[in-house]
Amino acid sequence: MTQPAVLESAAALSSVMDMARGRLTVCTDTVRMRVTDMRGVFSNQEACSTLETEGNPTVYEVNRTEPELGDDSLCYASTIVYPGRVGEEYFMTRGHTHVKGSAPEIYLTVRGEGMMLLQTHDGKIQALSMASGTILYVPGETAHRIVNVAEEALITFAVYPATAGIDYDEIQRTGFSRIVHAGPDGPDLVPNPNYPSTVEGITS
Ligand code: PAN
Ligand code: ZN
Repeated sequence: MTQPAVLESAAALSSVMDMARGRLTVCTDTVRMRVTDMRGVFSNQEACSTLETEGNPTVYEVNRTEPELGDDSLCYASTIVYPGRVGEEYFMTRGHTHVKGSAPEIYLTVRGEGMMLLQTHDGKIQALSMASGTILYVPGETAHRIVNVAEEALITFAVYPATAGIDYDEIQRTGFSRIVHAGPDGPDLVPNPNYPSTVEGITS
């Protein structure tokens, strides 16, 4: 009997995650985002420029694995958000919706502490805490971003449909209505000064 092509390559079916550093031994795509790659994402442009000249640190890395492509296939990714801040705003991912809007996603926090921001198209926002072992479900039609609020790396593992795709446009246009600041008593959810007031659903 002929096996599906993907079974010919054990490497495509089995990968190992380094639980301390977050990398995957098998991945089909890696992304490394430094401060310069995130211009316009953090609200404090001046602090962003200063960090660029002070070593341009890596904000986060992603290892993605797509074992097979197909309408019903799954793929997975690890994300490592390093500790750090741009001004008072914690290091975080760009945030996106899925090209296939209805596609959901599941995130397991492996290590560290963070917050996930979830925002609907009409601007309703929710912030969920992340700590080692937390499993979060990102519903379809919901923008998602993860924020590292601790002094160590935030490491997550996510599974989503191979057909989901990533759409950065909406979040690039509006941002999230709240940003996560380092406050005197820990992380604080504060209004994003750059968020357009024309988007429905914002409460300030
Ligand atoms: C993740 C994200 C990853 C990086 O794999 O792509 O955490 O975040 P940004 O893509 O927003 O920069 C995922 O949610 N995939 O769908
Ligand atoms: Zn996603």
